[in-house]
Amino acid sequence: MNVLFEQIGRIVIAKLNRPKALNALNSEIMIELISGLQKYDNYPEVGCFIITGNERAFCAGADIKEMIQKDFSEMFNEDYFGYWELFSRIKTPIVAAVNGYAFGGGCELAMMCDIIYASENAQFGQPEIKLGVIPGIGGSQRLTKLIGKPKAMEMILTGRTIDAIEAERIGLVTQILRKTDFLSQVIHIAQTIASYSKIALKAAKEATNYALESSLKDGIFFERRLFHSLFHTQNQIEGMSAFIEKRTAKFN
Ligand code: DAK
Repeated sequence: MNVLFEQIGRIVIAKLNRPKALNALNSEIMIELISGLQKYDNYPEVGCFIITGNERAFCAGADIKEMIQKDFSEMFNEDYFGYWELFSRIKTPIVAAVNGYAFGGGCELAMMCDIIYASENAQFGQPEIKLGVIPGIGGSQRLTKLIGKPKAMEMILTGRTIDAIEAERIGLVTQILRKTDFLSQVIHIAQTIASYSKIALKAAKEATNYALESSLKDGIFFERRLFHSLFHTQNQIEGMSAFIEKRTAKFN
């Protein structure tokens, strides 16, 4: 199996499992990852995903050995890696836990997640230019929106990789966590997220992502309508009642 899924209470960890290839993304790993996420996305009790790799590599990018065999017509006819668009339709929050290399498609995978935690030894980069190509899973778009054109353009045109400290400073990652017990720390945060109302989590993710694609006016309207819609849920009644009754809310 190229991806190992483990459910722990209300969270699911998806561990990329091609260690000999530094978790390079080929078609199989992409399909296994996305179909697993789709399955658990529908489980009402699952409130957060973690995607991780191993100590050496989160993911060293798209599989160069798979790609080198393809010509334009194959790439075009297969719509190679177009399948990644389905990743963006997962409604449950996804946290990337990045240890080691996150290069090319690996950096793009991390950016497709909703929160990125970096271990002290994480490294990020878009080195595709060194291979005669460009980022292909949204790198030029997401990186530019996240860190701005000056930094994104430099990373993409030079292929320079950056360490966790720089990644945190320029806003590519949410936070650096210590290397020791890295995954346990991420699990703890994911469990906190997953303890909340799943419908509210989905709405919060959708509204926040909408900010990247809309005008401020449209985004604020969309957020307000989603906010209104939550007043139809049991979890809204439970959350507000618990506050007034001075107890911890129990969401389903
Ligand atoms: N693909 C396939 N195999 C990879 C790989 C990759 N991206 N990265 C590493 N490996 C394999 C190596 O070939 C090696 O395999 P063996 O030789 O042992 O069989 C094994 O993993 C260990 O790698 P190294 O021996 O190189 O390990 P080092 O520690 O010395 O170096 C490294 C680690 C991460 C610095 C180095 O492996 C490296 O530079 N890797 C390539 C990083 C990279 O260039 N990533 C970007 C890939 S291109 C598109 C869709 C997607 C994309 C583009 C277009 N369309 C839809 C249009 C995306 C492109 C990319 O992501």
